[in-house]
Amino acid sequence: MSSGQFLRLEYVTPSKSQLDGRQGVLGAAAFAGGAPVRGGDEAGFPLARVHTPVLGAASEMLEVWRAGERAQPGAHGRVRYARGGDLLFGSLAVQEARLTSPSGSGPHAPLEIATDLAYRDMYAALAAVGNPQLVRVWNYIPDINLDTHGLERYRQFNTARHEASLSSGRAVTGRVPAASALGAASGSPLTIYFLASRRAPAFIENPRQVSAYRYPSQYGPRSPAFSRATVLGEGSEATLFISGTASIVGHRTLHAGDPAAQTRETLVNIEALLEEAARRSAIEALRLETLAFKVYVRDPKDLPVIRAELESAVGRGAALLYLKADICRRDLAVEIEAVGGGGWRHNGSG
Ligand code: 3EB
Repeated sequence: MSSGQFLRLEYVTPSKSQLDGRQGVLGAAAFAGGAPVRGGDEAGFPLARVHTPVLGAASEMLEVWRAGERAQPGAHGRVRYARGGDLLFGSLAVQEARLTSPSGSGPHAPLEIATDLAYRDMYAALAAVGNPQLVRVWNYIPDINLDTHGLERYRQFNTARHEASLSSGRAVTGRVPAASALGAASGSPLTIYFLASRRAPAFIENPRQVSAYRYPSQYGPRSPAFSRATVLGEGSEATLFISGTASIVGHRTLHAGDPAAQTRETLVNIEALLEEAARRSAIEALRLETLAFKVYVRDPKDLPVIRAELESAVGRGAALLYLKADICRRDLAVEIEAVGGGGWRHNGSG
């Protein structure tokens, strides 16, 4: 991104974002529990409405992505998107209740059908507009830990993501985007938003962990197709996207039942990714306290211990957004994603 283009992330309350205007907004995600979030269609940019409660003072928070260039909105299939320079932000939602199972081969469970439709639409949109490189995907899956049709819904999602990616000519190992996959309120739509680029990112794995796309089949019939992190751009302009990261070493969950220890192990994993990203891509070594973090907490009663561990490790510079969400393994109490580098400027310098 030598064109002077930038990408910036901020976590703001809806009122704060109105004050700041819509200048350069590429897209946003609104996080709120309970009733559906108001507005959005009039926003003039793609807005993902994610049905996860905010843990903290505000009942609703926005994750806002801005680009240094005027964003051009568009739509393709179910996808609403905006493009700015090399970058694209897109969002889509699929309501499972409206879907009927087709007969014959292909996906059967409603979530598999929804995931198949969503991923095919996403890839078709990227191909149509010429920003084909998927860099970062956020997936919010209602009732993620529920068993239906003989399989946990997160595993259904993985199966359909894998199959839709293959049939769209996309990788399912190696050159796969950074991602998060979390629960959302029962009955809410499958909600996905993503960042893509004309340029390929660097794909980063964590030396402490088995690549998710190589997980053994005990975690489901199809492995999750995501990289541990991606890096877009170079040097001080580069952005690091750290996938949802948990207390997993090798492929096993550690510290089940101990949310404080899970938080510490997760931070060790994130620090390993910071090192590995600096070693394997054109990004400088980043410090934990310069990142922006989104923290998913399964049980709000664990928030005080998780927050204490995190805030003692990351200091005052970091941005932190806490959400209540189920995590894709039942023995995980916490999962943390992060953004660093040019995409997130701490201490108000962005
Ligand atoms: C893990 O490390 C935790 O399925 O897209 C983290 C990030 C996790 C992304 C995904 C799942 C996903 O396996 C779960």
